[in-house]
Amino acid sequence: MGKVEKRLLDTIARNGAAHLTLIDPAKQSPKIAGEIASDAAAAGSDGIMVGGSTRAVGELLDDTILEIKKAVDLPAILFPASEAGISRHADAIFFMSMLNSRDPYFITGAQRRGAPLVKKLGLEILPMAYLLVEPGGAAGRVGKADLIPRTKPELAVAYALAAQYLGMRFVYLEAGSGAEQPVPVGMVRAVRKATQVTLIVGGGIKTPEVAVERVKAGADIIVTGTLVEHAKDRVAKIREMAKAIKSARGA
Ligand code: 1GP
Repeated sequence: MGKVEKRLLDTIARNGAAHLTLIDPAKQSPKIAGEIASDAAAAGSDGIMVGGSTRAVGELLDDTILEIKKAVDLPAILFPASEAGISRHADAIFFMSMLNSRDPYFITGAQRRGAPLVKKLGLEILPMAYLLVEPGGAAGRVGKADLIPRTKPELAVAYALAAQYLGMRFVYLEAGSGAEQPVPVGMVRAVRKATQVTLIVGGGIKTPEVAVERVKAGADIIVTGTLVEHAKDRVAKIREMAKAIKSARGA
């Protein structure tokens, strides 16, 4: 197991759960991305995910990660939308497969194209199943997802079990960035009960209460991105989220 994975698992063991801040390089300048990362670190976030959109590539991606690394010593983990979302400057990569895509490109195609470069760069691998749940947002549309209906936790369980049996150590239940409705609590609970994977939940998590319910149901990692987009006091906003996540299991 690599350093980033160990650090994440140690945090989860210590605090019950972890919080990751998603920064999409396409949404602001690298300099501002560095400031967001700095605020996230000050507020108790446990790592920065970098990516999430098809425009998060090339120089913009590299420069964004460099600014993040300059600002914080939190792990910078790639969250690529395609094989173009790889950067030598990251600490690790969610090597992910959208298991419920209808297009093989998102299941093994991009992975096959990206793998040789990932090997060459020596990036730490975090093998992850990326499961799109209704409403799914842009990620669901771009990835041509056969969305998991909100009323079908057993389908999420089946995919998550398949992921575990395929050797993936992380499963990400994703409702889509800015989703009106986050992943249902019952679905999180069902996947938790059936699998031993490190369970990530994200998409539309806007309040500490919503995050806490999902941690109590078994989420190990909560991802937020949009949360800080229009926040007046970014540190305060992330701090109340990170604090709630880390005290949820003890509560
Ligand atoms: C998107 O789940 C993440 O991949 C974050 O979603 O922007 O809604 O926090 P939000």
